[in-house]
Amino acid sequence: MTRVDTAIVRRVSSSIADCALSFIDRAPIDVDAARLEHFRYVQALVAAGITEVVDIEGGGDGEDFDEFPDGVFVEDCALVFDDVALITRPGAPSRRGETRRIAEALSAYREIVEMEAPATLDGGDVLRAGGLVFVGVTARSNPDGLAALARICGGLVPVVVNGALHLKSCVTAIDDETLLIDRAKVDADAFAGFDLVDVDADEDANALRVNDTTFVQRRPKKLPSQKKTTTLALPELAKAEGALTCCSLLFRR
Ligand code: CIR
Repeated sequence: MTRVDTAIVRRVSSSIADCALSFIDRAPIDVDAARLEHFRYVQALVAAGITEVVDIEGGGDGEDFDEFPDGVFVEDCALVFDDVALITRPGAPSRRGETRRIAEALSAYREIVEMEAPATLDGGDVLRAGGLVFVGVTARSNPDGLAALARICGGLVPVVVNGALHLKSCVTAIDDETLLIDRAKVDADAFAGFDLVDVDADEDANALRVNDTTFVQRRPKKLPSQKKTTTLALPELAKAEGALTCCSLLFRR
């Protein structure tokens, strides 16, 4: 896995309670608690080797700080490759405006390519593992979005997702060989060649790899003991249907 040293993040909006929700019921979100969680998340990234953190809201006085309830979930807005950054067109119309500031921030590091209508794609649907790019076919990511991504990355493996927001809600890598997977929601045959570790129905398959650290919100019971993980829980952001991978764009500058 490529080592990463840079993170783009966006602090939690005051309007997060108005977030988009697809598969969970709305519950009250404590904005201060969510911001503290996010602060700890950023600290954890730094502990894992991130040396430059770009918070696109700066001191929290940005012009559209309150405008985007889901802004903290920056992963959905871009895919950063070695030479270009693809700015997505998020599947939820309420989220499309989030990409402008992300593109501005990424333009300091990469050539920018913008996805165009009618394509839609959320970064949460894109799993890069074992030299392959797997992309969820979900309510958020349509065939035009997959085609636009394929033009950039040269080829991809489409994976149908059932009953989850994104592909990475149901499958992520914990190391180069091993994937956590919720087989009830994705077809495991798409991931032949990997060691698959099943999560139980009440467990989370979203792990975040940052250099030598693999973060999980809660360690899956079936994960073999020799697989090392670091716990990093995001209970408030989970009420906005967010998970670990969603809250950063990680790359090597
Ligand atoms: C949404 O529905 O778009 C947000 N409430 C949650 C996005 C989570 N993003 C991700 O998993 N990549």
